[in-house]
Amino acid sequence: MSQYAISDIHGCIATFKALLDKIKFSKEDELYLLGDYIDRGPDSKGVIDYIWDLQKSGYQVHCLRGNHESMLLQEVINPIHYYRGEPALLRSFGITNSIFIPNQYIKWMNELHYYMEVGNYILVHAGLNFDVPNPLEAYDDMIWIRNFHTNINKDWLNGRIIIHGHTPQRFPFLKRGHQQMKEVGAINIDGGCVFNTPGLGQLCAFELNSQELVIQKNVE
Ligand SMILES: [Mn+2]
Repeated sequence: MSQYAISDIHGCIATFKALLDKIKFSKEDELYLLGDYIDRGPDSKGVIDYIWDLQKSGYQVHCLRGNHESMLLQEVINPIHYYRGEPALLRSFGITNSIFIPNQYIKWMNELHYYMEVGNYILVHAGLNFDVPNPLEAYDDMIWIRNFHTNINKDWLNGRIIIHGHTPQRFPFLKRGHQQMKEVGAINIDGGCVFNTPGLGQLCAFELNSQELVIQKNVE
């Protein structure tokens, strides 16, 4: 039985499927998705549909909230400003305004949790804010924070490791961060899957027991 974390799929359905093939994801395994399923890439709707298909077929897939899901919820639930939505997201649903997204998708996003503890790990989209008394109550920071690695309270963490995404990092930094995760107390697994710039364009699966990082190049 393996336990994998993947983050920041951003509509890259073919790359997501290729990575699941590569890790030979099975019904014995568990998959933790750290948010940002939507926007930028070719098929936001397809990614969510595929997650639901996996769950209905008996695969163990657990989903957390990213800032892109949170932004969409704010647009749809509280449409104070005229807003059409992110173009790639709208195309994937075949609509012209995010208010037309079927309610089941909105309901699903609205029910996503901000973090999860699995064994010795804290799973979260962006990271934790250690400038507040209890980092596990700073929900907005969990989906938005950047550059928190130098501010981690190792006593509070007590040997645990934070697994997160949100900030795309080029391959050399991805590898170095992976090597240093125990000293740092955190690992960023966002390889910038949806970005077509040198060093980015990779989707990563981190296995929680072996601590192996499996990398899939973008195949969209
Ligand atoms: Mn993000």
